[in-house]
Amino acid sequence: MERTLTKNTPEHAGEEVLVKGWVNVRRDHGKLIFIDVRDRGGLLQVVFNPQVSPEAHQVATTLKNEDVIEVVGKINTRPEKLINHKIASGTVELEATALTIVAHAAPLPFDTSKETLDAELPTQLDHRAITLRHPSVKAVFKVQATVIDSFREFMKSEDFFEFQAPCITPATAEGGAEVFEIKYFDHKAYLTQSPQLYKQIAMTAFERVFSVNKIFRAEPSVTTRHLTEVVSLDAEMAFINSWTDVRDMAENTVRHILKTVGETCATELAMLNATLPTMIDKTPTFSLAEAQEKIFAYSGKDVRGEKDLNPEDERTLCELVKKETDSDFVFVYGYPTRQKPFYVYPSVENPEVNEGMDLLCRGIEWLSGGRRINDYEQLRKHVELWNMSEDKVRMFLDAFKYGAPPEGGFAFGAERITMQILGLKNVREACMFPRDLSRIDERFAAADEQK
Ligand code: AMO
Repeated sequence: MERTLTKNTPEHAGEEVLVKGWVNVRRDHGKLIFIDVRDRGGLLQVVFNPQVSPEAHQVATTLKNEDVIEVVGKINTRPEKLINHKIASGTVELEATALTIVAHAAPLPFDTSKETLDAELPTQLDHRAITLRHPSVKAVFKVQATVIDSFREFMKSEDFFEFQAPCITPATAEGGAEVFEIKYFDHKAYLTQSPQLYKQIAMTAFERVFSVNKIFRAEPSVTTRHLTEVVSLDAEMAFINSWTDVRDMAENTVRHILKTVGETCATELAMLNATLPTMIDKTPTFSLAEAQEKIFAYSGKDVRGEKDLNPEDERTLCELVKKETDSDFVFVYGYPTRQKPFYVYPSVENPEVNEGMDLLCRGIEWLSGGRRINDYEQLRKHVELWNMSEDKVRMFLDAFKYGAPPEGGFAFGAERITMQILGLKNVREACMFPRDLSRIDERFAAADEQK
């Protein structure tokens, strides 16, 4: 008999089917044994009645959560009052006539059968192989896969070309100390902080490029928004008239992602009690100086003249913009030129500030980008001013030496955006296998204790 996925069982009411999956939970009611079987399509209730099949019932008395099983039985329609609206197979149940245990599961370290996982995040991550199976955890990654898919979809619809950037690089693009140095044979190299320089090179060949790439940041502190390994969604576009063209493209990209997640992940959003952020027609845009004035007027906290917004300022700005306009999003541009990477375009009117921008949402930065310097001599000057070695960025400089149009781009982390769409408290929840200061799969502290 061919296998039927649990989500398709309502189409087989009255028929005999074969279902394969894991025991999500077992419930005994008198002589009846109920289990929820879980497969890639969802969950299905199975009932073992000793009067229908004493053999199947006998095997069912030994079932434990996470055992892998194959069940044959008849699909019965449930009475109206017993319909479970939360699952795709909620209108039916399977009355088992045969049961085989395909693989036994060892006793679980904690109960995984409840609707929400009953374990602290570090414990959940210590046991990722098990917690990843939980419907609420799988839902997070379904949303993330949709974010990445819809990013690709939108980029292609706007004629962007997908390219693969290297992860091993001779120089750091973003500056700062947050870089992993690696031993590369007899040379020093780095894990890439960003495909920045490569997307700019590729832009000079293809005009519009995007990549879905791993980036690495040696973040020295443990925060709820930083990982050391991130999936970066990057875009770069040629022939812009102004940095606002980049802003508009970024805004439309995010708008498409939100729309697609809303349309295709309704079950997951409901399961996680998530409400999509509101993006109004024109996302409010402020220069850093204007944003600081607004924060001062709203909260009395005087951050005017600071070189950047700190996390508290970001939260205040988002809060006041939400109150004023109902937008959950706000763009901030015009940062001090020397505070940002060497490639960011200084404003012509006032070169002390640049045409770099950030998109904030619900108190956190989602995305960065802006216009880039496309003049070769100006870029060389910046390389020198930023104390970088021209030799290490020769290939990048060549792209501009041999003709490059006005251009810009943006990037955002798939984990950060997933976290924010779903209102998760910690970015680690939005990463299947997070890496940070204290963990590569195992917690360093726990591993050190065992030494
Ligand atoms: P930036 O360094 O701001 O810009 O990074 C862009 C976006 O990547 C995500 N991100 C992170 N997410 C989780 N943990 C981290 N440690 C982390 N670091 C970055 C955030 C952030 O907004 N080259 C520029 C982009 C550009 O100008 O095109 C850059 O890398 O979502």
